[in-house]
Amino acid sequence: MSARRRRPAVLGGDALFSSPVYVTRPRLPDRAALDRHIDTIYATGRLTNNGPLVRKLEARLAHKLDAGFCAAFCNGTVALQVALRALDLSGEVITTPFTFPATVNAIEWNGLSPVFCDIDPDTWNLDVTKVSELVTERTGAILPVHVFGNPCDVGQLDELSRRHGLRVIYDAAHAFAVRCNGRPIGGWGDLSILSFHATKLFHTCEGGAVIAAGDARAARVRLLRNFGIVGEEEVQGVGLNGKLSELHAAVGLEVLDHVDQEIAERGALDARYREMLSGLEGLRFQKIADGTEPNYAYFTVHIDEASFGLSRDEVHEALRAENIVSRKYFFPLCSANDSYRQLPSAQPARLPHAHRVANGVLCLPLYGDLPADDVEKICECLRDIRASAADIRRRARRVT
Ligand code: T4K
Repeated sequence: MSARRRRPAVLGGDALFSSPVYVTRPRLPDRAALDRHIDTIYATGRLTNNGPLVRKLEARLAHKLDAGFCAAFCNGTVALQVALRALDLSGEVITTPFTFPATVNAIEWNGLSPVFCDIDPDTWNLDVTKVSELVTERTGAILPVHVFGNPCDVGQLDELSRRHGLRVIYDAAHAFAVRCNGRPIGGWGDLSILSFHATKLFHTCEGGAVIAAGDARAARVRLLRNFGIVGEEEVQGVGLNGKLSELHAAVGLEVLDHVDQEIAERGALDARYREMLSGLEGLRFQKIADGTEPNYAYFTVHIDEASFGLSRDEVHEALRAENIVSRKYFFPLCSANDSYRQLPSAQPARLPHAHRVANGVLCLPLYGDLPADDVEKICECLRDIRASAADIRRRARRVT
């Protein structure tokens, strides 16, 4: 070990941080500015049901995201359930196992059948060649995820869906304000959904949205979001309650004012991570699609056990001992869920890249308020952990 190397906490050294450094922290709205929006709520007594703040937020988001329409929802999961319902699908929906459970569960909740497709080993998004092999007469749609905000191969997916007459619904939960080849990410597919959860770079505490390039489906999405109510004496179809409240919209309006700053701050930290971690053997980055204007929603690395000297789980534990709370997004794969694991498409042999990525992935802390010094310490710490890999292994063997 070099003289400069510190002793990792997992080997008995002092923890690097005295309090936890989380994978993310929400940008809190400025109190005085939030109060001004809340004054509107007090003045009108309007708390929910498509009130003025929700409508204002939707208009501002549609403009910001260059979308044909934006329908705000109570969360991203319900937005996805409604997006699938709005397209009157039947049969199978091809999707990725490397995602948050909400993606696949929304398919099942709509009475549709998920079919898992392997991912690209570098971009971690759906492998479009493999998607085309899974298309049958039962296929109704494709549900790709722009995982960690990295755009899918939208051009190829567009071509494939046109060729087979399939619908495409993008889970863009992580991809707020991402652009790809000069176009907004919501410009592809039939519909896209966003999550505005507190852990997202743009948030409304809880919330989400359905967006699309045009507004052809806006009325249907809004109808399904509000029980199917057309008017006081008419209800159409099987809607649900997916509405965002005025209080949540107030938070969103304030957070939106600072979202560009949040993205810029994250961008600087992302660059620092890349600079300091590049060349560290056994650690690699997600390959970002060419032509991407990123949002830096997450900073994820992949740990290769053979060349790093430790497994992802061992690195995760070693970081935890330092008070660095990294996360294993998205492990386990959705295909390992009890409800899906019996599906032919869920068999591990058919998803080799997804398994390899999920077994090695680690999300490191990234948010606008994170001090650059802390990023540097985290990177140094990862180097120290790697340099002490053999000792960490030996100690773990002694303990077990
Ligand atoms: N599709 C995809 C691809 C998704 O990733 C998600 C959600 C969805 C769809 C569904 O969207 P929503 O229905 O959620 O809108 C979090 C989020 O709850 C979830 O929204 C997100 N993806 C997923 C990737 O992450 P957890 O259970 O890992 O979050 P949690 O509570 O452990 O928070 C992580 C860290 O963030 C904490 O350690 C500290 C910090 N934090 C969290 C919260 C909630 C705060 O500082 N303040 C907070 O209020 O799921």
